Amino acid sequence: MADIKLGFGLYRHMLNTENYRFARQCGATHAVVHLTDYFAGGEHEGRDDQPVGDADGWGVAGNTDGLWSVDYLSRIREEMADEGLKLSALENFDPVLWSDVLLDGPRREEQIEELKGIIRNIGAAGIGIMAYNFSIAGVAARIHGPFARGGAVSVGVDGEDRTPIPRGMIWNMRLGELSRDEVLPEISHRELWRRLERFLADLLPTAEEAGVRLALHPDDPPFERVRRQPRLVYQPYMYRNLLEISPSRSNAIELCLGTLQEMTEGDVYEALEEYTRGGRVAYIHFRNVRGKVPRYHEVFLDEGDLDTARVVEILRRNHFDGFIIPDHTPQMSCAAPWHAGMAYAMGYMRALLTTVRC
Ligand SMILES: [Mn+2]
Repeated sequence: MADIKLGFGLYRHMLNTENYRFARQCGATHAVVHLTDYFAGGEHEGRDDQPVGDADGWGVAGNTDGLWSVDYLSRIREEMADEGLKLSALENFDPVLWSDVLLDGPRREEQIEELKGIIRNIGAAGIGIMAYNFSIAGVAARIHGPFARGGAVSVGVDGEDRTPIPRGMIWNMRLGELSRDEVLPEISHRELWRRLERFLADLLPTAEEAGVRLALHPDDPPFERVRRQPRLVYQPYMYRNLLEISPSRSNAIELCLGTLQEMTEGDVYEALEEYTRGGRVAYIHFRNVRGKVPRYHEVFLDEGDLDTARVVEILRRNHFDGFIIPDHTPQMSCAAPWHAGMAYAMGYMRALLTTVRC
């Protein structure tokens, strides 16, 4: 029966049999993999929690050797399949792969050709979704703290970040040395949309041919600008602009409930109705949050502002048959803070899927 599936996301340094079994034990049947090592060379290297970073960003970009090849992707897919998981999506390009696509720089055409090759590899490896976040500032401006129940450490936002971005940084990661005196020029929202349109015009034909859906994550955190750079989807209705670019099935949404809940306008339930009814949602980040831009905290699934049972009801009513994954969760006080937080979220989601009908 076509129904909502439960998935699980793993970061690059977590790709091993033990974690595949952990995901399966939590009830996941589908898996999402992040191939970009957000933490490399930074304060969070080797840690499992969410990167926050400082004005210099998360970590060093560019460790991509062999990762996006058909061989490597097929191997991961097979290793996961052996543990009962279907590798269904990859999440986020390494910034070195598309820095000049985001910045409209001199290597843009060359990077577009490399991206086309990557999309073909993803399709050839039998993975149906490439999720991306078209952003210059990336996931910046977040803070860490004991924001969830019982003082569980999670991430949040406390006001706008207007620090200019030094040249050498893109998508909150470092491409190399950061410039001491040169910053990225401020551009308009219109210009950023134009860059996205060009990116999709170049890649959608390849994606369609390869059977891959390109799925756009909304801007996290959803400010109008972060570090002086424009955001694309920082209100729920702005996803319409994406869908209007092309009616292709390969032009899809990676819908992040937490990010939509953090937005200041509209209503996350109406947005869910609209976008799942059209069949344009590839998969869903399932998390909860308290507060909205410019101040909010990520919290446990059962203590935030979002009514998660109502969410499942809407998904069922609209026959959403993709998968939902826990996105981030608060860290729990124990020997395995990340795994405990994830197990809690997965159990909660599994119970929602079992009990909520429409
Ligand atoms: Mn998300």
